[in-house]
Amino acid sequence: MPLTPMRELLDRLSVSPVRLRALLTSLSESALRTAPPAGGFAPIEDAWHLRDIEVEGHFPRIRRILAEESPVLASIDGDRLAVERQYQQRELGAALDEFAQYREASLGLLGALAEEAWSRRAIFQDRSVSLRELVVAMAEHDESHLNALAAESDESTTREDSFATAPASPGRAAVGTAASR
Ligand code: NI
Repeated sequence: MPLTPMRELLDRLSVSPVRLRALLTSLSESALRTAPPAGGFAPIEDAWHLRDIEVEGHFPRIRRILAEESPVLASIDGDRLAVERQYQQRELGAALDEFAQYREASLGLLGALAEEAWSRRAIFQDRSVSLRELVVAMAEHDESHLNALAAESDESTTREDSFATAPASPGRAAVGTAASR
């Protein structure tokens, strides 16, 4: 695996809660709770998934890998949690706030590390991994969810535009123009 500069990696991790909030706060209640046609999480489920993985996965894993010699880290079944904890029924605000809060705590641990600490190791999913590898996977996991949400919101905007007909009022003129292109 090529070495990603740590500063760049930490910047990527710090952007995720901001990006999640920006993607989700403008959605209607029904859009928030509708799964994409191809399957997978509804946006509200992505939010709670990212929150729970941060609080119960990433943050304690980082703390343990720094405190213990080669700890065995538990993995989390995100799909099972989404059903058991009824993410669909939950409020958005707490997920966004707590994801941001715990991500900041994770970054607090990572931001202060000496270079050699990034080579500390743990056992995760039956193999030996370094802290560096875990943190790269953490950024990639964020981005896989955020990119899917961004793609979904582009598609639903396009769908709405394609249904736009004659402007209902002067304020709708811009939508009508865009749809006729
Ligand atoms: Ni996930």
